[in-house]
Amino acid sequence: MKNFISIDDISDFNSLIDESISIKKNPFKYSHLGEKKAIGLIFFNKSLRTRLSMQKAAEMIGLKCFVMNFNNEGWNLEFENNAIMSTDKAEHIKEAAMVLSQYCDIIAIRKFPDLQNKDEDESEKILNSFIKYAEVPIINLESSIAHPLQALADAITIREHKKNVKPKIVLSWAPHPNPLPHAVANSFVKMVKRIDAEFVITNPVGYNLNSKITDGVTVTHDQNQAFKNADFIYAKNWSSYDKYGQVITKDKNWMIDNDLMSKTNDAYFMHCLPVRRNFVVADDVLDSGKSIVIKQAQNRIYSSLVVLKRILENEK
Ligand code: AN0
Ligand code: CP
Repeated sequence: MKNFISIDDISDFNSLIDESISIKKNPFKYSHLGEKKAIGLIFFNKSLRTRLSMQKAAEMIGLKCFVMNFNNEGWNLEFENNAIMSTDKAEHIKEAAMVLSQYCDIIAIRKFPDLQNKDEDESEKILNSFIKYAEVPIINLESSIAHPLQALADAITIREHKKNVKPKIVLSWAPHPNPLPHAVANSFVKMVKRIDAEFVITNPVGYNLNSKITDGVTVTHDQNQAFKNADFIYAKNWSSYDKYGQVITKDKNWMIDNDLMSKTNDAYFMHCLPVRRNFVVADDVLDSGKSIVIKQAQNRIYSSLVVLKRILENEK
């Protein structure tokens, strides 16, 4: 593996899950791989899980880890070619990416979409500029359109909990006060397409995800119907994709509560976190024995570890 930008960068998805579960049993087994090397984590947005699970995985594989909150601590970056840099932008991405490559053997980046302009967000300007100018492998820590480390952790968690060969997995939109990105949902969809599952997405009218990503997946606006016989409920809010970045409903009926969960086949509840209690999901569900959100967060260590292992092995 050279870069890890999307679930599409994994050619052997199911064997990667096997590998993650095996690494979890002996996480320091590959600590020689990162010896005398460093990873730089560059954040343009907030994080708890991504930041600390990647730091933990880096330590397990023997990598030195630098973390930088670029918005507060870095120079304002210019991205345009041939720019006359007379404004507030002090450094061009070209130098920034090449300089970081002198200090780091892997660079990992988090940059959320601004949710103002679909084309601009989908151009993934910051991530693609790093891919273009950096001289080392790049890892996506959540970009405008993808959060593959989360989806990989979710796949590990589903594998560990599934009771039948082909579980029914439901991705359910849930309300949120603010407009949120589509990245977690997009990567979850791409991931479920790669495993053996019956898959249904349920969301209100006006909230269909990018049809290029959901192509071939059943999408229904009837949440109650979707939940019937489900083995896993994965809750996530996203803003409208058609009316790009807008919040067009906060309908409380879509919040995941015990009444909705009772329609399922005693399903597990999943969420990537952070989650707003009693807006996205009711306390009763999140605090129940069927909630596996903390397992998902734990598996973020192992999805990061397996990706670092694949990249470092490729570099040798
Ligand atoms: C972000 C999102 O929805 O993409 C990060 C999730 C991992 N969530 C929030 O901003 C609340
Ligand atoms: N799930 C997730 O990526 O969490 P953070 O935003 O806290 O990193």
